[in-house]
Amino acid sequence: MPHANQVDTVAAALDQFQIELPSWGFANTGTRFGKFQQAAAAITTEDKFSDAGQVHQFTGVCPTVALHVLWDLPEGVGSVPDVKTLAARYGVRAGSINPNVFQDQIYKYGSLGNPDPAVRAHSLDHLLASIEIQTGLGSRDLSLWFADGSNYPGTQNIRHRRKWFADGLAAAHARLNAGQRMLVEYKPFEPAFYHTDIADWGMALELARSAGPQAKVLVDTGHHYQAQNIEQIVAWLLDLDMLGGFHFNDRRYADDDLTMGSIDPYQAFRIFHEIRYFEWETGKRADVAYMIDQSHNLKGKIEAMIQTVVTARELVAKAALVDHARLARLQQSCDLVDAEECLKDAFATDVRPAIREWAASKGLPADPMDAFRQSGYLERVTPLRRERNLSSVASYA
Ligand code: RM4
Ligand code: MN
Ligand code: MN
Repeated sequence: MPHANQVDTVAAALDQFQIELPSWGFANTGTRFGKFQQAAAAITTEDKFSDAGQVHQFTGVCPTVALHVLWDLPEGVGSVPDVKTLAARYGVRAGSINPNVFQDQIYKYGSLGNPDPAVRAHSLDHLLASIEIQTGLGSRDLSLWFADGSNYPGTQNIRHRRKWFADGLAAAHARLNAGQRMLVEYKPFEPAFYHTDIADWGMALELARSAGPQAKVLVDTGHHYQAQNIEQIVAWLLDLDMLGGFHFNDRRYADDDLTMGSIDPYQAFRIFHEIRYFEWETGKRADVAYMIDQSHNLKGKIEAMIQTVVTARELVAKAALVDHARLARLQQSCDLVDAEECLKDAFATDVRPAIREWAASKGLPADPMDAFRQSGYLERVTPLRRERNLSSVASYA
């Protein structure tokens, strides 16, 4: 039995916690070597909303779905009414809007960083159309990831491209309404293998700052070099009031998009800890959007997503158990072993009983995975999707 204090702390942390589901995480995805089809994978935007609704129903912390404009809103702004209908039908709202300026042939040499002014203008138009979608759906965040870069030394002017990015982002920022934000995501490599225009958090920070006050940095946990200290980046961005949100996933090698916490749960815990510690110290709420960005190529999509959300709830609960006052004292007096153990104690705590109590108090199932399996949803949708999945050779998602 967890003690009463622990149950209250965990409940308060989970009451505040929400994590956004990626629409593309329910569709068939793959690697550059190919895509293995799953009969139950989502094909249409409606399937994706329906699947996301399941994850929210059983976990209680996923009220929104991130949408990729090209994949989920085929008519652009014209698809907004359809998406609203789906949101109402399946009980999950549209979340962040992700423009797509990387898939079409026109983006072969880049989007906002393309040497051709006509392509840069075309890219900006797509961003502006995405802002219209954002407004139409009442979404707070425009989430920007660019594939721009180059594959060989000497083939592109890095400084010119930086400037074009700064101009394009500022032009898009000028069209944001009050209350809307623009999140700038960075990634060191892939698909570009020599230079990527927004390669790290410093570049994203600089571009966000020059774009305007509603632009913040988005940290995708898979978008770093192996040894990088991600929680330090998080602590800095919090301190600078420039942390906009996260794309959570786990990795062993590169941008693997594996299930959160599957390889290194302590890493994700340390990130949540920095956020909680900041909140405790400043008395401010960290205004960050928690989002999942994963690609379950082999696991069942909905089950993998439930597994992720259950893990996220546990890691948030563990981070909430850190004794901040004690930690601050130990840091100040440089009691290194005790300070480190203070963190590790919280990480080692089994928070599952406290989470079950919280879930019961919300009318949520004690075991979301089991509840989902008992529901018969997969058995119901699989035959309806099998044929369509076999015949669809879709884009990435
Ligand atoms: C990128 C990046 C973006 C995501 C695309 C599909 O690697 O993580 O956030 O939208 O993949
Ligand atoms: Mn991402
Ligand atoms: Mn990625």
